[in-house]
Amino acid sequence: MVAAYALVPGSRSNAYLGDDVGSYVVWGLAVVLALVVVAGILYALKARAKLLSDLTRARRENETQGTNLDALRHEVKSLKNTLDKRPVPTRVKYSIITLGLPRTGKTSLTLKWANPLAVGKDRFGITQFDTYERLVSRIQAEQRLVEHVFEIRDWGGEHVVDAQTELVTLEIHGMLLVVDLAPENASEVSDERVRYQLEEFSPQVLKFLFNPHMVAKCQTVVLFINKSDLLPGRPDDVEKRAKQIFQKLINDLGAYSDRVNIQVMVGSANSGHNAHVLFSHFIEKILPASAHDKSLQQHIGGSERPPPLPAIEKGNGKPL
Ligand SMILES: Nc1nc2c(ncn2[C@@H]2O[C@H](COP(=O)(O)OP(=O)(O)OP(=O)(O)O)[C@@H](O)[C@H]2O)c(=O)[nH]1
Ligand SMILES: [Mg+2]
Repeated sequence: MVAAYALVPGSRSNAYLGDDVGSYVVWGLAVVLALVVVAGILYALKARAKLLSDLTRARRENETQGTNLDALRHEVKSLKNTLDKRPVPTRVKYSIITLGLPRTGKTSLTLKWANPLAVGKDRFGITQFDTYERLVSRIQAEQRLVEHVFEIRDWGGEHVVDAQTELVTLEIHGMLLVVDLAPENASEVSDERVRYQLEEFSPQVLKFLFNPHMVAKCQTVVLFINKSDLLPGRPDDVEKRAKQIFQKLINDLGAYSDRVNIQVMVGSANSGHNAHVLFSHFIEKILPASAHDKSLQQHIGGSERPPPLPAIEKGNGKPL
């Protein structure tokens, strides 16, 4: 009974006033508790609604990503198929050997005309032996892709004998014989240097170079008289003078001109004069017409087109 009175405030006499206050407090607490519970329920409902909406969004995103992933997988598969169908390129190499006495400028010239992507470490040092490759053209016919590449074999002048040995052991398609007008760091033509080179490339040595194995494959030999920047005068006069200086060698080479195309060029790896012409020349003489692609035709139709160079004719001894 006491508990029942306590729950209904004002239902008792003053003697029980203390009990009434207590019951107000209890009612107050009950109301607060009820409000807290309602607020909790509302909060929980709101949180649940948010969770549900997040879940729906996540599901939707998941589905979209799944679709994207499928699309990516499909794309990867089709790219792989395309790659598998692409022909594996086969390479046809044309070897061009660079020959000459030490420090004549062989490497400097090679770097100019062949413009190789991979440049050796000691590009300005003494060369033992380096090879450079220059992609010349790409021909695609049906399922076959053929890359035509110049392989330049740059022998250091100290290894001229090894280089000569390659002429009897390898298939060489072109030869760049480099002579110069003066030793390293000289400022004018050196007769002694010229004489030394004329002796080194005597008719006996040329006979060895132009052996039957070599002439069977070699399409062209270029005698490049380098360091023309050391001669004063107009280009025409410089060229005439340089050819006169090496006239004996030009004459001796003429003995082989009925077997191999022989060309004389005067130029400078330093100034670049005539260096780039070498590329067009080797293309013209070595690369079969069937290996000329469009970009190559544009390329040699442009700035690197060589002026027409008369080849040496047998035995007339004229620069030619
Ligand atoms: N003045 C002048 N110097 C040149 C020219 N070409 C090369 N040289 C210099 O000649 C030196 C030798 O050049 P390289 O290109 O290393 O000669 P190399 O024939 O490859 O030498 P090795 O590999 O040692 O046989 C370098 O100091 C060049 O700067 C040129 O056209 N004119
Ligand atoms: Mg070198």
